[in-house]
Amino acid sequence: MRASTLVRAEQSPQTPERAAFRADVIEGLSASPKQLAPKYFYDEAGSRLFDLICRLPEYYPTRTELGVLKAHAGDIAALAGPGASLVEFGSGSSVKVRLLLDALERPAAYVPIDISGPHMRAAVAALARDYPTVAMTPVEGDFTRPLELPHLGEGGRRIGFFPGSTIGNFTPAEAEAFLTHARQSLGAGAALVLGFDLPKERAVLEAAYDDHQGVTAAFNLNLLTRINRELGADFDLAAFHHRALYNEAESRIEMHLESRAAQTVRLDGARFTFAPGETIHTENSYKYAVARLMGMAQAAGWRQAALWTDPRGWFAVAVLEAV
Ligand code: AVJ
Repeated sequence: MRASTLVRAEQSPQTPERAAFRADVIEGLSASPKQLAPKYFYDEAGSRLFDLICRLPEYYPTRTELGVLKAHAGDIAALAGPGASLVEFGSGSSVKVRLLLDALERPAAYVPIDISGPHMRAAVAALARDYPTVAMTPVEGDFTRPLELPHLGEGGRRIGFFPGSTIGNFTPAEAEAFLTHARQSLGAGAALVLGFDLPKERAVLEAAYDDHQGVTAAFNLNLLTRINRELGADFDLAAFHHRALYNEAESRIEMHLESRAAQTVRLDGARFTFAPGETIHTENSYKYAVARLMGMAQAAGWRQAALWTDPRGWFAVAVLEAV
């Protein structure tokens, strides 16, 4: 048996998700500049690394947003009213939603949507023990594509929850399309609690995405580990370097994996060559000023019901209502 056959035999079975991952990786590595979609960061190791990022001293978004949510959970509950259903886009470890579930009056249902199925199901199992009266209907799926929500019953209001500045992973056009789809799928009378990171000093931003302990570097490089394991590629991890830079003209942090040397990477029959210093662009994290984000929300059929920031003005939480 040849070595390549052995590697192939060790790969897990073909699924539609795996086939889509393979096609996206081949397309992204064939493009110029090379790119990969950030949704693929979140395999089990990536989800764990992301939870570590959220606790880093440099990574201010998570704790800043939690502070805003804590300060205004009562206001959100008043806007939501009794018996509301919560639909969270990209629920991850479902930490932040606890603040809302604690504050809401008799919440009826929680629908977490996440691409990382096992990680989400473990989080929901713990949540179900703590909130036995809330119906939990997890949806394993990619919310960057239009997606059908489970039936939520009548009565309470539907509240979308999209925290963490995950909206910053979209391009502005994609973000507006997402906001339109979210309004359509949540339906008439719905609201959306949206957390987004605000533009700020370069040094603060770049430190948040290039921490001292190297956790963000490990998170970025884990994408190559995943491609090696799931798709049988032969990326040499030591030959790539984590980069994070603030592109001020585009108002976004960019993460890249930079090739340290000229090299060729094999995936199936394909070969991808890298020049020294050439990068794979793995993530954008847009930092939207309030007026810009509200312009996009308005174009997507939402109006602002509330908006709060932390005292430093680093992070914002908006409550939008469907027009
Ligand atoms: C989960 C997309 C909000 O952009 O800040 C953290 C992901 N990437 N550190 C972000 C991330 C590197 C995070 N989001």
